[in-house]
Amino acid sequence: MTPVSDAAGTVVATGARLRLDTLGRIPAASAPLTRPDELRPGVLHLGLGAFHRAHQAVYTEAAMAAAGGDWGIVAVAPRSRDVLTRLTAQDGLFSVLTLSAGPPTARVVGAITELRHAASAPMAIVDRLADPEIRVVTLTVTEKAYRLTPATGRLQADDAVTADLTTERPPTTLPGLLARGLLARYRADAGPLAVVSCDNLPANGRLLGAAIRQAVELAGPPAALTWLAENVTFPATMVDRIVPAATAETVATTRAVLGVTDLATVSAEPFSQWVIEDAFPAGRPAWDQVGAVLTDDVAPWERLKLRVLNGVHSTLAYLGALDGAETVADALTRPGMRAVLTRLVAEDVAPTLSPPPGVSVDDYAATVLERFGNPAIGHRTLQIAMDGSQKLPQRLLGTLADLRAVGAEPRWAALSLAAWMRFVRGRADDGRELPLSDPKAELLRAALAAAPDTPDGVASALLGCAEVVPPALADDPVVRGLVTEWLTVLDRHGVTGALDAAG
Ligand code: CS2
Repeated sequence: MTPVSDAAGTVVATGARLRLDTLGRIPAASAPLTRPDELRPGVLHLGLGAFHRAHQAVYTEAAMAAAGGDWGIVAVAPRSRDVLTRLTAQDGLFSVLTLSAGPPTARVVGAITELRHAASAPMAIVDRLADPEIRVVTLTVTEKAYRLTPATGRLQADDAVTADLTTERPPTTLPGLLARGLLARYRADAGPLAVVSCDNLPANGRLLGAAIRQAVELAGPPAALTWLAENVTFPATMVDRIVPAATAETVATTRAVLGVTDLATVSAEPFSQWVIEDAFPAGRPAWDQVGAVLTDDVAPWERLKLRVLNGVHSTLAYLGALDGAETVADALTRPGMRAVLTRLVAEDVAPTLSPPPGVSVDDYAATVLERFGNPAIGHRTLQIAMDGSQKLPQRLLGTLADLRAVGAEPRWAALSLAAWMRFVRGRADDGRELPLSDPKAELLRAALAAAPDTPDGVASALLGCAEVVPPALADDPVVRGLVTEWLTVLDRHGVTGALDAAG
């Protein structure tokens, strides 16, 4: 048997692979609820990352098992072939390894019926989007793939997007692919459809809908816009489950539980939540029967999750990475960290929220900190620190802007922003280099290079990046003053000194 390697490139396993014909070998408790060879497709999913596999795929499989329906998943890998190749060799099967204080459990998911690669065969995806069999499209493509200007949420009509929309060439961008697919569906008169963003963007449905309308306006006839308005919905969603990138250890643990090798396995925490705006013109899986909340108003859930969970996650990631913490759970053990995060939520974030009925922000935050403390998860601070320019507007800058609008002082949110700035500067407190992985890295680096390397210089340079920071914040002397103060503390005393400040 040929040895195979994991995502980190290490040789990790030989022996029987997870496949339809080896399903008989796995323990009954790990068996899938549905089998791909017995399903008809109905959902097209864009983005084959770990999060989709541990979240929507699990709900969709459970919904089919509970209530039937043709909702097998046509899973599309936008760029990398890696997971696609692994899943193809496994008949679309993969497992979710649940990690908590107890022994790990793994369950195989059998909801993926078809696997496709957008980068090498985009027109096949366009055709599938125009197929009446597909009635729901879901997306987990990360914030940057939407190609929105972070500060405004408008589609960036850059060269690649424009070429996708104004020429016949096969599309290369996500907005291009979706808009071309929807235009093909309009021409084929293939019926209504829901397109569901499952990424951590604010008002994700509305934002995606507006971007696609902007794209269709550039690419198609006016009648297509009318068709779009009447036939295609963009339901908002709040998605939540901690799903770190899989490692060689994930593969090894899954193998120990299943008895066969699964190279597409993902690990996740036990917690999972999905709140979905119920706007599906061509039906949907019975997600409501398997734990998802279908509602008219996702906004309070979404804002709570983005500002508390993701806001705290990013804060922990930047402070933790600066202080040499490799994982989120490790960062949380730094003296003073919990106190700072608790004050961040209670004093700065909570006043900007109207939580869903019956939900207490303090209790929610306490649960979030408990989840982040799960030592079995091993979520790397550097993974969360990635793409800050795309994440901070919805996680942090909205909190700052709302507090400033009522004249309040966002003390802890300013610390979080300062920690991001220091991370962008690229050195941890012990002098080690920190990698900046961000689609706006060049812009951010250029801004820093043009300014003096002093707390005030760094604050002004990065607040001045108009693509990331809205002008109302950039020009606010209170914000600039607070951020400069924190940068000074971080400069002189490091993260330890800043955490001391919570008292
Ligand atoms: C994390 C999220 O990577 C990140 O930026 O904050 O992926 C987070 O783990 C999920 O949103 C949890 O639902």
